[in-house]
Amino acid sequence: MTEIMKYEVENGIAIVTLDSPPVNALGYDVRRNIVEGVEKAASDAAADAIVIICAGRTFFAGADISEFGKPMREPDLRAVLEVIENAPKRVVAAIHGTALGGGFELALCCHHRIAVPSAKVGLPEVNLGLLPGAGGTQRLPRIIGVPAALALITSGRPIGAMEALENGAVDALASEDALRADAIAFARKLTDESTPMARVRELDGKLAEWRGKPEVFDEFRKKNAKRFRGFKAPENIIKCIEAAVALSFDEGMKRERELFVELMQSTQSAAQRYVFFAERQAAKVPDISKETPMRPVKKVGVIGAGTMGGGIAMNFLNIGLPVTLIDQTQEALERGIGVIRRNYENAAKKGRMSAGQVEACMGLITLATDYQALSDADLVIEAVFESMPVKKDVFAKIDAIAKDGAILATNTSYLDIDEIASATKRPQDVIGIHFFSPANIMPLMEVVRGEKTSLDIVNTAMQLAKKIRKTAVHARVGYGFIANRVMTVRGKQANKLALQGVSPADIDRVMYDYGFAMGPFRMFDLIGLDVIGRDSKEKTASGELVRRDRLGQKKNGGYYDYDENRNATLSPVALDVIREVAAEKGIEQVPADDDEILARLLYPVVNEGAKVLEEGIALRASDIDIACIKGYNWPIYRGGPMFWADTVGLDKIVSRLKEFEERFGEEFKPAALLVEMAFAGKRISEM
Ligand code: T1G
Repeated sequence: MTEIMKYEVENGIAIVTLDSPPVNALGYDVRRNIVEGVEKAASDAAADAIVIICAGRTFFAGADISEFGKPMREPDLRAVLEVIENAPKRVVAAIHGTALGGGFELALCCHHRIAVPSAKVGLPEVNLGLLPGAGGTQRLPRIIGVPAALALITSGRPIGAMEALENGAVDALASEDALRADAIAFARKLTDESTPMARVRELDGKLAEWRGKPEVFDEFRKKNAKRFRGFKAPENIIKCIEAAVALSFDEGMKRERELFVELMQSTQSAAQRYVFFAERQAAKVPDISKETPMRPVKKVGVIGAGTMGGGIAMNFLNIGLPVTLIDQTQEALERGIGVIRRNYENAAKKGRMSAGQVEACMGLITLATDYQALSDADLVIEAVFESMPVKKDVFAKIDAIAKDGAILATNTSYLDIDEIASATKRPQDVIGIHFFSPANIMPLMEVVRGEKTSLDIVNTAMQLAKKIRKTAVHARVGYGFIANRVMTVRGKQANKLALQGVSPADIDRVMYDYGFAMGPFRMFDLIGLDVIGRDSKEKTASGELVRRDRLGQKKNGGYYDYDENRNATLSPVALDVIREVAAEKGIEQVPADDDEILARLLYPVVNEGAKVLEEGIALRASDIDIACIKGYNWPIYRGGPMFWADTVGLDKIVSRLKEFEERFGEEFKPAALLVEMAFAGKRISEM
């Protein structure tokens, strides 16, 4: 018995209970105690069998990620699993919560597995740029077969206990509130009936059927090429499962080890492990604690039934909150609700929700043109036209109608929250809740705190993000807040490079090869050149293309021409327009190779991130990374602009920015913080 392990014997069954909050991660102490408990039970004559169970919220949720990158202290996980698998008495894993990664691998080394119906099991290592490094790639296919194992391990998706029972990953279900008792009874029954102690490593049937059929792997690679593009871990996982089919168990384990170590040492995995913790860090706001009050949000009002307003409304409908949708005309409301219904019906077509759920969500919407309908809303979010006078007018109206204590939120992308708040008598109740288009899909939600915003409102918004399954990033007021501010720089530099004669197709290719789903010019065409160019005062290529009625993908093409399958080819018209605008502006034509294109686009993004930090708009550098990953799909295996900057080397970035400053002007001047961190040899992502 230690502070994290309890040893008991009941009805001739040894129960080894581990208790290491918050998630019983398989850190050194937990590993050491598991071995101690199992070895004690193995030699205990009073124990016929062994149950391994966890206290707290979950069975082991995996290896302790915070230990990665440090010397692994013995016993390492594989040694622990060997003790379990080679135990002289049968070992039963009693699973609740989320048995993930090494936790599920430990369960697979037990001779039997019992789980409560609400439990989930899975091998999510791929989300950390890794693969199951304790035999998961060798044992799981032996139970569920090759195709299912390929899909499950490369997706990192957890499966519920029922699905696990069906595919054999779990042997029995316990009743939800009697896992311990049911596990003991299960172990007793197996022992009394002398049920064979199945060691998963000895199973072969599910592998044998795929021997001599290598096509199953290549077909899987081809089918998932788009999804896996740029990532190293999925390919290594596939190789492990190929080894499971082709080699003996021990040789397969050796191959798994090689491929695991290769990933563990990769920058990609370091980036994805960083993102795992960064995402959790983003939820923490220094002056908000568990004691900070919150305001109840039971009824929501959304002003503006356009694309953003409709998407925003869906987030609350999805969690069963009634939404009053406001717009100026009934026709605008009908159009808006039509878009919402279409989105839900598309989700239903893809099997993501039932027809009943669609109707349930739609049934929660109230349409109104009169703001009076907002008088009982706990939260009002405006998503009207991005203009300060319009926003201030809307807030003055809300202020006159909304009940005391209501949260008055703006979805503005760029504008000053404090100025908007000044249009009300209650600036302490005003906050920015900034969604990213499409608002019902993009996971980022910037919570923008104004000078006067009260703490309970900030806390309510941060907690609300979790409820609507968004990733909240706290921001202070500043043009474009965090994600838009730093990523707009990339778009601006792309335009400048194009005017200097670099092909938009080359610029897009470099960004695509870096890992973005598409480059800036394809993005401009997708958003619509009439939209992105709307506020620009000066003459731009986008503006000229709009004047030629080339609005992008939606109408006549833009920088690219599109065929009926949306295949894009760079438009000669666009090239002519770019040349004309460049000539008119007297812009010198300057070639740039791929390396320079990458530096010209992304080093200024890093520089802008450093300024966002200097100005105190972001709480920490990793919040900037999370904002870019969750708001702009920055490739996760790069870690985001700030983490990536550290992998490039700040000194290299600073010297290139200085070179660009010489050649192209002041806008490339390195931020003081960047220079300081480079000089000190520190990592900016740790700021
Ligand atoms: N290691 C260390 N800390 C962890 C952890 C882990 N595996 N999982 C969670 N935490 C911390 C987390 O940082 C947070 O800390 C707190 O626990 C609550 O987490 C050899 C190599 C289990 C579904 O990838 O998916 O096994 O912020 O806020 O939303 O093959 O945590 O409170 O200080 O996320 O209820 C594989 C990762 C590891 C699972 C719970 N396992 N964890 O979600 O709480 S690699 C994983 C999760 C591996 C082997 C390989 C989730 C959760 P703090 P939380 P949650």
